[in-house]
Amino acid sequence: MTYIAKPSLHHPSLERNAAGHTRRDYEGRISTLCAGCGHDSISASIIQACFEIDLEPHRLAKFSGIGCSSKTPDYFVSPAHGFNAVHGRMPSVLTGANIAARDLIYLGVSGDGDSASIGLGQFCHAVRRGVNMTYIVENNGVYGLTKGQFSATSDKGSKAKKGAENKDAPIDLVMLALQLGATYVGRSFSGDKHQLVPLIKGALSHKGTAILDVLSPCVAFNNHVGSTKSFDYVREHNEAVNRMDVITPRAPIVADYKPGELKEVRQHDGSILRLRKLEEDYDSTDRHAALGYLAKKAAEGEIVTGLLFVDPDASDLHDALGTVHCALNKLEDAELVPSLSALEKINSSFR
Ligand SMILES: Cc1ncc(C[n+]2csc(CCOP(=O)(O)OP(=O)(O)O)c2C)c(N)n1
Ligand code: SF4
Ligand SMILES: [Mg+2]
Repeated sequence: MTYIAKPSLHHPSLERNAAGHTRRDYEGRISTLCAGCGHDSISASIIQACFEIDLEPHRLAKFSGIGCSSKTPDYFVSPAHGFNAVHGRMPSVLTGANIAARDLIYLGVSGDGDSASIGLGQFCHAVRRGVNMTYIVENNGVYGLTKGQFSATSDKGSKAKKGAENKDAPIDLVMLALQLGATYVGRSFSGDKHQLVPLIKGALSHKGTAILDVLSPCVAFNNHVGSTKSFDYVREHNEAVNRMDVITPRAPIVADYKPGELKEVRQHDGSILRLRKLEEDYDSTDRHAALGYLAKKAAEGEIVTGLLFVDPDASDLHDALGTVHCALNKLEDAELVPSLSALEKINSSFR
């Protein structure tokens, strides 16, 4: 992986969060992506979100596949654990790590090619299993790293840089995630930090599968007239269903919205998602309504953004499998070797 190291000197008066860290502690190496690439803005939002939720950097485990997007975990939270997997195989590597060490916070970063083409099966199975993770798709509608071929999320009729038209129907990863049972689903735009930072904070605090589809224009190959993933197109067609704040368990709660405009959703870890409705009839806790709303708005040419669905009482893969409540490397011999009576009990259950 190509990278440029950053100087590690910090100004002593930089603001610190409750964990004693400055924003700089959540940064990574200097990005080698094209200047103006949407993916760098998403990295900046991840850094801001981690700082604001007082995350201990060593508690984060970041995973990715292959692509410009998948290079980005090198550009944030350097002290975190990290694994750069094979193209499209990030979800299964993350799942394995999550099963072995459940006490970390899991963040997968992928691209539309990595997740919707070669890795589509992996994406689907990780979501339907309810792996406890935040999965961010940095969606630019092209294979940026390999010079701009259409990806499976490119809209039908969208134009490539040299004018070729995409003839295939797109895969909408948000609708797919809703159908497959994801318990926190959002869409945003790399250029909208006000919307994206709270969405990432809520996702990192969510127990269960959190999918964020973030439209992230590729300035080198997909930012021209005729593209439906360009900065101009997304700005013109973006429709936010809500605005949200995340109140972490330690932060004081302040009410600054008028009654009737605000819905509070308490998550497992005590964090509160404060959803301010912009659309009168939008309910972020109704999965089926979300699917219908997305389909209707897609037909009208609108790109719906915001927190589209959340199940605050979600369970995860560990609940389904009944795994032990700590990381496997914390288990002592006595817990790993069953006693004779435990073996006898297991054997007798098969008789
Ligand atoms: C098995 C395999 N097949 C193909 C490739 C070539 N390849 C590298 S990145 C990439 C697509 C990346 O697209 P995306 O995930 O959308 O990331 P972006 O660069 O757009 O951020 C492809 C096809 C590869 N590295 N490995
Ligand atoms: S090729 Fe596109 S996706 Fe890759 S770094 Fe450049 S702008 Fe970003
Ligand atoms: Mg891409």
